[in-house]
Amino acid sequence: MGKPYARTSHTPSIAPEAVDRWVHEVCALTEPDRVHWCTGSDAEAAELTGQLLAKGEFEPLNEESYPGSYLYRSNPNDVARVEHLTFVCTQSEADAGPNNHWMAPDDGHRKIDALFQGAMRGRTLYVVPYCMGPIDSPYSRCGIEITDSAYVVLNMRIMTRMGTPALERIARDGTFVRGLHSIGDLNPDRRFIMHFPEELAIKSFGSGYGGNALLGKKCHALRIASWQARDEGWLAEHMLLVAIENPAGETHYVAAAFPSACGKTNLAMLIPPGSMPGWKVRTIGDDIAWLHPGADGRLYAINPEAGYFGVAPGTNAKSNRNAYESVSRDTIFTNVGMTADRTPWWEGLEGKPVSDWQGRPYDPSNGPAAHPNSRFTVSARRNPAWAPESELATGVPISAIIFGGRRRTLAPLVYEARNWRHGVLIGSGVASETTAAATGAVGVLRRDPMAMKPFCGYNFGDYWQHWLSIGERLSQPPRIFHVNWFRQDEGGKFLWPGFGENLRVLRWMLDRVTGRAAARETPIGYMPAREDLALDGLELSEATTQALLGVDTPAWRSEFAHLAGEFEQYGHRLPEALRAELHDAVRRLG
Ligand code: OXD
Ligand code: MN
Repeated sequence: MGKPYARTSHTPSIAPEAVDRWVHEVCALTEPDRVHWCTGSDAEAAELTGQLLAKGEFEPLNEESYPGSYLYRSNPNDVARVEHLTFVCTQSEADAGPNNHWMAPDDGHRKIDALFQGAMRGRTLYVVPYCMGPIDSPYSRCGIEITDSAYVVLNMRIMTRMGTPALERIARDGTFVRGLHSIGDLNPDRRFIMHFPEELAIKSFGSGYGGNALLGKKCHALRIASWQARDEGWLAEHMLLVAIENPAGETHYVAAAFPSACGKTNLAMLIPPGSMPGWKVRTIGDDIAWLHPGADGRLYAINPEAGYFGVAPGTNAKSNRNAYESVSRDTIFTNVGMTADRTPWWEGLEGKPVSDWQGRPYDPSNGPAAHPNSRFTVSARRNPAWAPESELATGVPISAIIFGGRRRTLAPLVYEARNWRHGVLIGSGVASETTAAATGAVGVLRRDPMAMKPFCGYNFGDYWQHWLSIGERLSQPPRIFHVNWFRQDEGGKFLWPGFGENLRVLRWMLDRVTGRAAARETPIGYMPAREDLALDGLELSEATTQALLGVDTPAWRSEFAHLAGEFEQYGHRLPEALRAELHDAVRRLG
């Protein structure tokens, strides 16, 4: 029998009865020793940090160079999202679609509740109220994560608006997403991440890492939210959000979808190159955007998150100065190495590690010092380029949507969709080489429509139909583009310099939006000519530019044939309009 919850905790008076009752039920199932309702206060964070330090789970970092920052090492078997253990549990299997692993809700609950049984004995159960999005925005949505991990609480405090104001909003809204999480015994055989979109519920067991455990992020803000968004007429997307101001002081907002670890954080924090004086880039979000058609026929976006859970390796003062400066204090580092003076270290930084991500003395024969999916968790407010618009309850109007992937070949540097419908086809055809953000082989090309393959909480066929319907509601839709910063030559050398230089490509896009830039029509969409891109100072050879801006017709034919094959698995759920759009795209190739 579980301990009676009322004897061991102090339910805040503002907690609605539905929350209180759910906490009771979870206590009866998981049998924690203590219950702690999180307020989000500094004192609470200090107390939890102290506990993690005392247990040796947090390593203190150099208090002078990295004040308020800690190193956490996760279990070496628990270092990335586990897509093969992630389920969408809907009444009908077809609603989850071939793009998700499915389990019937009753089976899902039975299977995972058996794991939760008594799982919090000897532990504290934390009740973590959080709000995804500005606390006063009508577009924001709240949830409560129950977890037995203090590390998760501290991460949620950075990544979301966590604590009393969120609980107050839940009391006002009368609804919330229920997220139940336990690290269990971190045994990969007893690890599941389950979603019950029809119940607005998530249950995650056996992992303490990133998107598996910080339930506000992928589980709520993408998988559950995408389902809610379909019902309510909006979109929950795996997109960064950025404000770009030109030297004349005109600001445009751009959303961009790339698969995990393909540079969303870098693009969101881009530093304009020396060749573009007067341009300014400010970050609204680096991972998730919620998009709503506005009364004026434009598409408005908020970032539901309040912090970054960014990939550490490769981040340095040159590649991403804003991220590098952001993490110089009040940051949680997970699975990075450390130098002799207790500075966090990862590949791409100067200096020398003395210990690796598993806490062993550094030895290059063991592999990199930092795990390739090691991360920093830091408040968005620490970013020197943080955009105050991030707090706008109305969101910001989007001028352009960019899709992209990591592709050695085929996809050119940039091309523009002919219209929204063609843009939906381009998004549904996104493919990318896999990265370390999820367990499994790295560098394998896989189809990742809208960069949402791991995150769409329902059938992709229905999702594409929803995208098409949203477009019909927009009298001033954003223009849609596709980019590929990752083209390589035969020797594996990148053809495009990337990083800050990507602003040259964004400038062309925004000039297209305002009607200032020319484009040539190609079979795959509109593309800039070399002179439209202002490539001065880059020293790109004619052959390189041709490769970057060329259309390899036979290769595109086989790409579309492959896409047609992928589409077939969605059967009658594939929108006719998308099938027709693909047909037209093939026809244009001649
Ligand atoms: C992330 C991911 O952590 O996409 O954002 O894996
Ligand atoms: Mn992501």
